[in-house]
Amino acid sequence: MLLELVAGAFWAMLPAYVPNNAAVLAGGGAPIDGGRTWGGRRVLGDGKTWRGTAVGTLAGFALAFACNAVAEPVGATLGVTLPTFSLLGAFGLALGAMLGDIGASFLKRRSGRERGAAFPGLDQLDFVVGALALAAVLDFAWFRTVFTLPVAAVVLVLTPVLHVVTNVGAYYLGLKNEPY
Ligand code: CTP
Ligand code: MG
Ligand code: K
Repeated sequence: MLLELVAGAFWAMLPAYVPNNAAVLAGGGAPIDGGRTWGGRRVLGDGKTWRGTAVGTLAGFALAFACNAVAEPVGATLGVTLPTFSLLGAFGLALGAMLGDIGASFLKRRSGRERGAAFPGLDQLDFVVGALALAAVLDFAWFRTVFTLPVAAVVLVLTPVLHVVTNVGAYYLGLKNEPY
């Protein structure tokens, strides 16, 4: 029961977890804000690029269909039922995760934080809020069957923990400049 809840929540969020990490690997190239400033600060900064956003979104979207293909055998192995993704739900989770992260950079720049500065709380949940919101907007019929209240609660607790662990890992592997 608890395994079903936690495994299902983690599984349902995979298309939202992967985009940020894929963007770190793919980042570089032209920044989305084109170098523009607002109030003396960059609108978004050099850390939000077109390439990172596109690759991140595609990676999350593609992963959703890989998950759909193996949901049954993986679920059977664990002895749980894992959710599958609709087309729009998958797209909403992946793009929404990127947009949430971009929105957070916008807020960071407005509050005077330079690129790479930490914003505890926001850093760990920006992409979750973006992913859930866009998935709900694009395919609410699917969204409400997967993200029930208990699942959503587990997601909100589990995600910050996973985010901290993966980012510290990426930092020590030399993939990321800061451990957050
Ligand atoms: N990245 C990207 N495009 C995105 C998100 C991330 O290219 N939409 C890449 C960038 O190379 C970025 C790295 O992934 O530097 C790490 O992402 P993140 O920590 O979100 O960016 P920061 O550089 O820390 O910048 P910010 O302060 O704006 O979050
Ligand atoms: Mg960062
Ligand atoms: K971030």
